[in-house]
Amino acid sequence: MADGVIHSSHWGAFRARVENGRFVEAMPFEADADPAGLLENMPGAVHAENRVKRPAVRRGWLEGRSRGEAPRGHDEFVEVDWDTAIDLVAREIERVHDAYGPAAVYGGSYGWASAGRFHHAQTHLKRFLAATGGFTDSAGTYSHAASSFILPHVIGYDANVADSHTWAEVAENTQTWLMLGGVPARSMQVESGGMGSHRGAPGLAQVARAGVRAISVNPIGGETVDHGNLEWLPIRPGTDTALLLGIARTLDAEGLADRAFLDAHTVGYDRFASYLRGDSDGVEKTAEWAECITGVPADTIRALARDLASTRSLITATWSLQRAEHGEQPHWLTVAVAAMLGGIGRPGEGFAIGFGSEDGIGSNRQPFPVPQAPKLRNPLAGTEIPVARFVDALETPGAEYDFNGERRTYPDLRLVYWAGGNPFHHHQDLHRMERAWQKPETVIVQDPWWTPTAKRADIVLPATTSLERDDIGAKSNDTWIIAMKRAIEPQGEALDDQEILRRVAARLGIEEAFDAGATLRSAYELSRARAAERGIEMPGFDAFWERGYVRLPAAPTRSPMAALVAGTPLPTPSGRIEIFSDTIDAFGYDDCLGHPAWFDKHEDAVGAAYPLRLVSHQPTTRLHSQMDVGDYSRSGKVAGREACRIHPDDAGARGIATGDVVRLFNDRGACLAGAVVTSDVSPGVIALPTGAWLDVDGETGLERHGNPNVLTADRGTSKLAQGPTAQTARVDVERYASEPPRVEAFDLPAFATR
Ligand SMILES: Nc1nc2c(c(=O)[nH]1)N[C@H]1C(S)=C(S)[C@@H](COP(=O)(O)OP(=O)(O)OC[C@H]3O[C@@H](n4cnc5c(=O)[nH]c(N)nc54)[C@H](O)[C@@H]3O)O[C@H]1N2
Ligand SMILES: Nc1nc2c(c(=O)[nH]1)N[C@H]1C(S)=C(S)[C@@H](COP(=O)(O)OP(=O)(O)OC[C@H]3O[C@@H](n4cnc5c(=O)[nH]c(N)nc54)[C@H](O)[C@@H]3O)O[C@H]1N2
Ligand SMILES: [Mo]
Repeated sequence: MADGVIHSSHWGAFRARVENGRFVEAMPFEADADPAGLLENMPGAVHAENRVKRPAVRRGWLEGRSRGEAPRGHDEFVEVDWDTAIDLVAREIERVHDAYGPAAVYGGSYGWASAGRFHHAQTHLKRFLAATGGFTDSAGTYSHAASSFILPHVIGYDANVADSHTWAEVAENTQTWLMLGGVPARSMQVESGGMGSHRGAPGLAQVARAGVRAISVNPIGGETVDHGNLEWLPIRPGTDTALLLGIARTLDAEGLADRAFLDAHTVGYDRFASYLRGDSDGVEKTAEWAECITGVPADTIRALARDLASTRSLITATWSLQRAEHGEQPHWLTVAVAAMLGGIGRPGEGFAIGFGSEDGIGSNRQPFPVPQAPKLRNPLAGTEIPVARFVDALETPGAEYDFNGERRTYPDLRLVYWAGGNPFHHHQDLHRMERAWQKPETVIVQDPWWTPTAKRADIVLPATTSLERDDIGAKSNDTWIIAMKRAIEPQGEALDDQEILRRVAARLGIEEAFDAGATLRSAYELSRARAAERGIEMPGFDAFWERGYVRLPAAPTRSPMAALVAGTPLPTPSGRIEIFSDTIDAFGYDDCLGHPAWFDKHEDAVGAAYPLRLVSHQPTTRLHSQMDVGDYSRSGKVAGREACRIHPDDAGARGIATGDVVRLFNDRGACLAGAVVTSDVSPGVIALPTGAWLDVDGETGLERHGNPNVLTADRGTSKLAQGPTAQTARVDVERYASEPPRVEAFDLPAFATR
């Protein structure tokens, strides 16, 4: 067995080599079939200069609770001891509760934090805030909000988190695999909660060996590993809906739709077919029509429709497709077109949602809950704001808005509390957010690092990284549970999130309600008891801890679609797949109809002013913004900034060469990036991954490090899901002729002495 303390991360299990109290190397876990390069970020980041070492309070807030003069992000910090910090937090929560009530506290606190399931920052924060009497929470995710709200109307469950096809089922059964968004090697390095061994790359190789024909529809080539049977079909970002409509109209017009399946298992096909013919809007959704929107040749679309109909076919769709305006449509249509093809319910046929977006896709979920931190019900449940509408809420308290058939009202938020997320990475239109962020009276952030969000907080509380505490790494679709053993001492004065909140709870006299005796051991034993009920044996906690992991049997497939074709109705109003949904129709929305449809995009209204389509996909060298300061992340930068990929034609027309510093811009903002000229991206497309730490020049507003979210639009997908639309935006780019400014993203904030 390798030496080093066993541990885990969202990008895989590893062993931590420690020398003289320092974590010096994350060595891949010996059982991992495909370890991720992201491990290389860890030692440098964990010991980085920009760790938060002591609790710190923004000076203007501390001295007079000023807002205007030295706004958040441009003020000095005063370091304080833990007692003082805990006291300030407790008193401020009390004050806001007394003055405005619990709904004035925003604890949506979206973010991935660390893989450890017990020390899950967000869970502890939400349990703490629930114990105070409640808080305003968030609904949905940045990952797949649009899909998670539309699919329950269509199929009765959220296929993003439920079982789909396994790799083996695809390898054994599928003949034609249409991959919308591909199956990027990068995405499958990561799974929330981690994994004992990566399954994505071996799974894809197994499918390739079986000779399955795979067509990756993607504005960018080379994202999916080509094992010999891969075709790249370039498409304009945000237009998969039109492609699927063109395929659907072809199937319908050529009599290739499976009427028997549609009659038996779906409702509303005829109304959808009428839309395809153009009966209501005068526009027939022909392959030629789709070509104009997607850039995919009409003949290719028609040939694809015929191939899908004449072979055992599978359509998969990544989450990227739905992180866009009207993002509900492409996933709804993926289901609808798969229904027309008739293979739904058979292994390796039909559809799979989110396939290729994380490593665990293609593996079944365990039939029992893996260890996790205990939760407490929020007394204000039912008042959540859609996660990506946070800035709307700050800007327009009291305003009404539509959300999935409800009319809700934005609360008047006065205190924002974040633990385990980085909103100045994950949100869109960050300049707009920066303005709205000045409105609350207090912002509290728990994070191990001086992130852009921490620098814009009033009270910053240093959290440990997972390496500094014992935890358990687990994910329901994995067959491993990993003991995450403490490898090093807490850095600086950092405390575990649970301990920080326990201290605040103690100050507020609610310690018992918050903590409820939760320990690592109790979380594990609870999971073990639930596993036993399902006949799955796990060792006791001590044996697990000593060995360092548990291996579980692979979970059996539980496919609601297989059940449907075998006679078990879906939990939809009709019991069938809803190609037309009376429920959605009755909402009366102009941006999400009773059937899937194409909508023109607001973003395209700028036309020629911003000719390029930005794709801000996930980064290869890190998880979101996490450990951007680490070696691996930095190794991918160009000219010290995030690398942006551009086609030779677009680069040539602008005099841009690989290695140049370029400026991407639109009406919302501008950022600098390092150019990589490559024909991997389609002409007219520019790719800049998300996650470079935000670094805005206070005077000019120029972002210096390559954060695409100064360019993206903060606009909901539709009234239905109100999901984020981060994936694409209209921009232009130019060579940056001036002397490039220094990147200050990893600098410490200014400190004042008290
Ligand atoms: N333009 C664009 N924007 C996007 C996306 C995109 O594709 N394009 N993707 C979106 C998606 S899908 C997502 S999921 C979001 C991700 O957004 P986030 O989840 O907010 O991003 P992370 O960088 O993972 O932020 C996690 C934060 O938790 C901190 N942290 C880690 N461990 C701990 C801990 O133990 N305790 C505490 N207190 N903090 C900890 C990290 O330092 C980091 O600051 O971004 C979204 N934004
Ligand atoms: N290494 C790494 N892996 C990750 C993450 C990370 O930060 N780093 N983040 C994880 C998280 S939180 C999530 S939610 C998932 C996200 O998973 P996804 O949303 O699937 O990931 P993306 O990288 O945004 O995009 C996937 C692919 O879709 C393509 N694409 C973009 N726009 C379009 C479009 O309009 N149409 C089509 N057909 N293709 C398009 C992109 O070029 C890219 O190749 O990834 C997870 N995996
Ligand atoms: Mo995500």
